[in-house]
Amino acid sequence: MPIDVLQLTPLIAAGDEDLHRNYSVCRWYDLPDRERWLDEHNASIRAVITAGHLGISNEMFRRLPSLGLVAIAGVGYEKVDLDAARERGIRVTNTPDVLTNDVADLAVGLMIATMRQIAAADRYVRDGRWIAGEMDLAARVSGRRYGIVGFGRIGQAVARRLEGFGGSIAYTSRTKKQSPHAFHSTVIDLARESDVLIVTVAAGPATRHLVGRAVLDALGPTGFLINVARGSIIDETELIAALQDRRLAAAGLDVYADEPRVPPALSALPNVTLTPHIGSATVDARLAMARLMLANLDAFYAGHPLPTPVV
Ligand code: 8YV
Repeated sequence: MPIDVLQLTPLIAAGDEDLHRNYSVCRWYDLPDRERWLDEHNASIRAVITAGHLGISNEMFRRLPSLGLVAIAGVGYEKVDLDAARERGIRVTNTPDVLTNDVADLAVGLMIATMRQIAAADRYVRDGRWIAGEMDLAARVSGRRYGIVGFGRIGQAVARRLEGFGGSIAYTSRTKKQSPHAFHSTVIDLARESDVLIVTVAAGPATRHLVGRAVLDALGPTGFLINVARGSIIDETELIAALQDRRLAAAGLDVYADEPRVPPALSALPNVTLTPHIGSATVDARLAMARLMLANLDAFYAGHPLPTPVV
């Protein structure tokens, strides 16, 4: 039977059953001999399924002459060469909106956990250290100056949550939005006026290392950095140095430069809270992402308009 769909990554949701009921799918990540398989089947693949942070390599693009759709189960699509897709008439879809609240919830949760040292407090109790005395005091979370880098769906959802914390909310984005919150035209200006910098901006060539030494120094030794977007947006080497030198108070990270590998120098630091790219990792979000991804696949094969096209 010809293979319709090449699945580059597991869909961590119930969507797998629907997918395999309606399509002949090859799980790329389970193949013992990928090169041999690709030589035998590459001509029949019309659709590829992948994750937001994985995308599809240009090499894989080239190896699939019949490819018509890259369906992303995720909102980010920086790992897909959109120009190459356009040149070949390959459609690209993603799954926006259905994960916005989950990622925004994690951003605020990571902020609270980082500023109030909740992961360290858990270890403090489990390790029996409370017997010997109280933990060091933490930073207040409410009533601070919150800066949001990137003011799209997720950034605005974070702002809605922060409105309940008192304090001030400001943001930076390519363009000023219709918002009651202060707009800064650069990240460094925003960092200078923030106690907490929360990164939600989309990844791509224009935002690579957007948060580097200058922004970290502008945020300063009493500043906190939270990243739920992509690891590429922060210069990880500069971040580690700033945390080691206490030029930055602490960081809460859900994403990293070379996932799932995290630099030992980062994970050894006491002033970081680390989570394994779980922004959209809720049952509800992943089910909704899988279903929306499937809706795009169904529309593509039926020749109908795609629900959430990128290209
Ligand atoms: C992951 C994400 O891609 O939506 C995104 O861009 O980064 C996450 O949702 C996850 O692996 C789902 O595909």
